[in-house]
Amino acid sequence: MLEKLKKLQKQANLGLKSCNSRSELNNWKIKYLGRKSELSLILKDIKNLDPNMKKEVGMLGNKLRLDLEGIYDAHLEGLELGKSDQSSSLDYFLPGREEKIGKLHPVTQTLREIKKAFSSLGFQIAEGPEIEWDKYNFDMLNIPEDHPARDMWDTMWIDEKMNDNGEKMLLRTHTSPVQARIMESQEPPIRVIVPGKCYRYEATDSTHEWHFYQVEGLAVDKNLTFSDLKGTLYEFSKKMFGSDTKIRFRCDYFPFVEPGVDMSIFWEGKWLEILGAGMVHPKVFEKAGYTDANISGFAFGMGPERIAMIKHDIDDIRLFYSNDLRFLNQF
Ligand code: FA5
Repeated sequence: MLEKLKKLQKQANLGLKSCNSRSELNNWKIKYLGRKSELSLILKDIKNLDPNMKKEVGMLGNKLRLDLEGIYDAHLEGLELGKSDQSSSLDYFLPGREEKIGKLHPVTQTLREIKKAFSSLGFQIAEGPEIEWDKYNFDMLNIPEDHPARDMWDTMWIDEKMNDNGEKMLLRTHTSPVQARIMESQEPPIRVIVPGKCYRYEATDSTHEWHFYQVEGLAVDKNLTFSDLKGTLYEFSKKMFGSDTKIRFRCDYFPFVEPGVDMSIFWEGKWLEILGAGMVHPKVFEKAGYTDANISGFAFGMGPERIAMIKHDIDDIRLFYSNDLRFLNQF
């Protein structure tokens, strides 16, 4: 009996495929679901079966009836939809498209981790414009026009956008101009990080993109010292890379800090540089209009792509922005 039901199921499924009109479908229904159909007769006869078989045949028979009713309804709906265009090549019975669930880009994931780490250290999060005035990107950061330090940031200038004073606009080369904007509009104490995109007119290679993110950091308060800078960045590194992370500071030059350093972390046997930092230069405070002699501060600027590369062992920064799903789906 069970075999009979299985055979019936196969026949019914096969028969349904060739039903292209309502009348054919109706005949199918009578044949497989009608009162005198083989299935109905089997179900009616269940009471005469021996008790062992009763349960099994009953379950399978009733399930088959429900299945057949279901595919009948679906087929009928398909015919209704297609009736205005009988020659339509649409197949209403194709399985639906699988829904693809999106993922966060690995750099976005890293940015979120950085933000979380600094938020837990009491830093606020701010943003600034990507198209910036020369004044904020350079002048306010103690890099006047014709200063050789401008060569450190190969700049993409925006020719058209000049105001009446002849000031120039550019695509910001770093997030440091937001330091100047924040100090211009706020009084200390300040503890802020600034994530955002930067642009540089430079050739790309495995560690350099022409557009990339930075996360700027700025803390200004009474009597902040270099120890505060070191302590903050050490705590951050432990949160990002694990509690036994080693960090190293070396002297570096940035016109807007004094002293200036770069910081590396020790990762899989190598020192890898992730950021530039230093104590805010007195000239920067002066330009921002801070006159209190007890005010001091530290600043830093890090590259989230470089951090993501270290964390996920990625050897080419260009992979992040080449839109290759085989790469992106790994994160
Ligand atoms: C700066 O841009 C400074 N504004 C950082 C700073 C801020 C110093 C505050 C002191 C105080 P630098 O050019 O080294 O510095 O860039 C900082 C970080 O951005 C680098 O360590 C690196 O992680 C990342 N970075 C720089 N250039 C690129 C690039 N072309 N592609 C990807 N990441 C980059």
